[in-house]
Amino acid sequence: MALIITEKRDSTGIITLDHADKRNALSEALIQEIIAALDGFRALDIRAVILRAQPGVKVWSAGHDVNELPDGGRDPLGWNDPLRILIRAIQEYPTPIIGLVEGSVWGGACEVAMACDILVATPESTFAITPAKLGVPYNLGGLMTLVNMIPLPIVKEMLFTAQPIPSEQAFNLGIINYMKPADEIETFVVDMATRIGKNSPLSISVMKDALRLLSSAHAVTPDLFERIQGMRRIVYDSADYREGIRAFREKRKPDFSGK
Ligand code: YXS
Repeated sequence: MALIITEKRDSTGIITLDHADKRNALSEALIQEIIAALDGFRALDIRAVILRAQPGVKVWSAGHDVNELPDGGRDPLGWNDPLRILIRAIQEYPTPIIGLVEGSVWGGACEVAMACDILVATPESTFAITPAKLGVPYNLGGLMTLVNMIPLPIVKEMLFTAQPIPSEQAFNLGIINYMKPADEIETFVVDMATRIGKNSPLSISVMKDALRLLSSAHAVTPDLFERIQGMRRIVYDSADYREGIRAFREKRKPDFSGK
């Protein structure tokens, strides 16, 4: 069963998340389909990509598929985790990817949206970054994506409260480029993608990659990296992490002990 819909509209490729039964949870299968679609677009002279969910959805994506998170004892967001592979695929993709957001965006799906080059959302959209709800220690690369998009005090508020922020606040903070009503957003985004398609793809591709390299250029010494990884291991080996995953699966609120 296809979990996404792909479409070529002139020089624009459109990927529509289409697994509403699971609120477009970012399972390995859904992520593999997105990456395959991106690879397929490379051969079709696509000049811009739009990543969206079905028009009118209440949930753009519920984030990482919690059922695919480890029970403990292993980094839940390691380099080869499908979510991490998807984020890098978006960031390293040679043409601009525009996130068209309707509905609520949760957890790792916020990072997927914010990894897109341009974000356009409806006024009803919300963004919630929720690792603290599950006891997950977000990974360094993921925190870098967020810090590059969101002012630090807001990143801390979103991570520590795990509460959604409204589209208007995201727009005022510059996290989203435009807020457009549901009946205008598709035309607006397709027009922008078409305009991008008329510019030099080589120039755009090299500037996109240069901006990625510049924005991720931070001196992290091996010692600092290993210290952070050691701290993250304490978290994902903790009883709290196991409680967070178990509570989600049992559809109840977690009771974190701090251990
Ligand atoms: O019970 P069935 O089989 O119908 O499935 C239900 C949910 O279990 C499923 N579902 C998910 N399955 C796996 N992973 C998910 N993230 C996920 N979210 C939902 O979809 C079916 C319908 O869900 P339901 O009944 O709750 O829908 P709803 O419309 O009442 O509520 C929609 C949501 C999104 C508000 C609700 O499903 C929800 O709160 N989902 C979890 C959002 C979340 O906390 N995501 C973070 C995932 S962890 C992650 O992204 C990173 C690892 S991190 O934590 O670091 O950010």
